[in-house]
Amino acid sequence: MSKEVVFVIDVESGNLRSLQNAIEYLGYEVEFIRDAADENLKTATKLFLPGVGNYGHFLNQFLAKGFLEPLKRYIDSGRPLMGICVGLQAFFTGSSESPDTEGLGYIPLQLTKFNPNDLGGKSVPHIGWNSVQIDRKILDSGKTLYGISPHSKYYFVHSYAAILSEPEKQSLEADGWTLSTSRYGTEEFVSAIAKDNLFATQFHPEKSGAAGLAVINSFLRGEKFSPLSAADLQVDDSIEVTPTGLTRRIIACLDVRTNDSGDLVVTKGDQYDVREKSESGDVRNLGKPVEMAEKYYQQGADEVTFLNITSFRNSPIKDAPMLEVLKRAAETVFVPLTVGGGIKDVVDPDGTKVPALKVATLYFRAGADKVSIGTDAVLAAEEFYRNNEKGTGLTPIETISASYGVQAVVISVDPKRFYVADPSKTPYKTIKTKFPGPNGENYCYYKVTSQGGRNVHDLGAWELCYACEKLGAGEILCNCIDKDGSNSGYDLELIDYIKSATKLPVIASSGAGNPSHFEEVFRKTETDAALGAGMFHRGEYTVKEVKDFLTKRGLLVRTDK
Ligand code: 1PR
Repeated sequence: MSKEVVFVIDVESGNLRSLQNAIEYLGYEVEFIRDAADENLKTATKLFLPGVGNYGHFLNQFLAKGFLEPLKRYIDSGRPLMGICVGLQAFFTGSSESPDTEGLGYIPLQLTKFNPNDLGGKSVPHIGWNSVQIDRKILDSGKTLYGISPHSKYYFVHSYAAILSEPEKQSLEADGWTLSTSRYGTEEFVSAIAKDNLFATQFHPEKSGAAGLAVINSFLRGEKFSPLSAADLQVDDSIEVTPTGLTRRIIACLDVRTNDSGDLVVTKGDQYDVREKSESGDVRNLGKPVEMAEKYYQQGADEVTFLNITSFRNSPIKDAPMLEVLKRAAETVFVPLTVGGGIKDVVDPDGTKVPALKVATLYFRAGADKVSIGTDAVLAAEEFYRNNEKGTGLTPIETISASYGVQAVVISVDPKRFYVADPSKTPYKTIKTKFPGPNGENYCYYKVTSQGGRNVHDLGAWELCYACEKLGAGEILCNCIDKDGSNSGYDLELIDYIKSATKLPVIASSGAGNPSHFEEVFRKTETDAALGAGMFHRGEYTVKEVKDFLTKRGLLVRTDK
């Protein structure tokens, strides 16, 4: 029997492959509509409008391609439409992200940016897994909206939202909109909205594991008010309510490289040295990237990161295996995927110049949600300081975030610790450390490195993060060469140091050796997420064991898959 075809409007905004994969996983066929004159718009019976990244970029593309009238006709005909993320935002009148761009105006509200001073300082963008509150009247009738479970967590990634006051909420409801809202700190915003044949979510159901797939499935089956199950209503009161509303995010990281036999393997170093200490000196081979990503997804990882750790040696455009890894992983892993290594302007061996934006586009098209920039971020920050703290508009951080949004650009920092007796002895931001240096120095700072720790730059890690936020990065992956592979816990002082440089979400990385290290970093620092590598790869602990431990210790994690 042939499969039912579902249509997806593609205005070249971010990762649409994951949505395609999710719909196909649910048993449908996907066709993209890239041209407003496409006849399929007249006959489609189910349509998605997914949007990622910058509001203006998305809407301007949408309008320039002439989609406005055909989309209105589609909606007027009563056929079902589901918007996702910026695809939800598009239905509002506008956004302060792009004041010159008019929205579609279906919902009389403007989107605004989350307040980074809320809670005395919260990370913006809002990245991670949050709860969704469904309209009480619907829940009381034993139903929910399109399979959204009050018990589950959904993946959000955005800086702008339809932040609502109570009167605005009531007015939307009076207009016939069914709403679900979520809370980020003290700000309540629209997380899903439905009216007649229109449905849209601010969260990414295609990135929200099984709970998200259930929402897409309900939409595809036309189950607007689907029955609530007993599991949907299960809420564990013993679990903490985090100030932001977000869960404690656990990330599995796969360092990938080609070994001496030419196979792409997951490896793991000690202080970035990935070769066996034995005579063979081979690259440590801990498994196959796609299989391991799938395993961690099944164990409950909230995100999977792939780092191509030798990318600086060759051209990423020729580096098809990493693209292939992404493509294959995205077929079965329905949580966010980040890829790093070699995100920079490159020149192919035949002399063709390939800008970083194109390299990133290839990864987004393959199924990545974010790209992580290491070496090039250091170069961009150095230029930023040479240029009186201004960007040039040409660096990969700037070009990629302008097209795909700041949330798509992660900075991977590889800092190394240095000691000084007195802060006046260095131009870099220092901290008073609890762990004095070899000569009893009480202060330390971190310099950044590039090319996998090989080059140490005259640039502090604090200064790097400060510059990258200004240039348009959306998240910081904070590694630590001294702690990498040590199993001795995270460098808590480093995390605080980086958090003080930026409002961006920070991912603590390097040093996790057991579940209590995750608890420690969440309790003692303001980190937004914690990443583990070696302890998962060597099978010492599973992601689920870490999450079960955190749950027992009263920390909020996403427990459903
Ligand atoms: O510089 O933009 O091409 O990106 C290269 C990327 O590769 C950077 O993100 C850089 O951090 C990474 N990288 C380069 N060399 C290495 C290496 O290990 N030799 N890996 C490397 C960085 C660090 C973490 C690791 C944590 C957790 N790996 O990703 O997963 O330290 O480990 P643990 O839990 O076992 O302690 P560019």
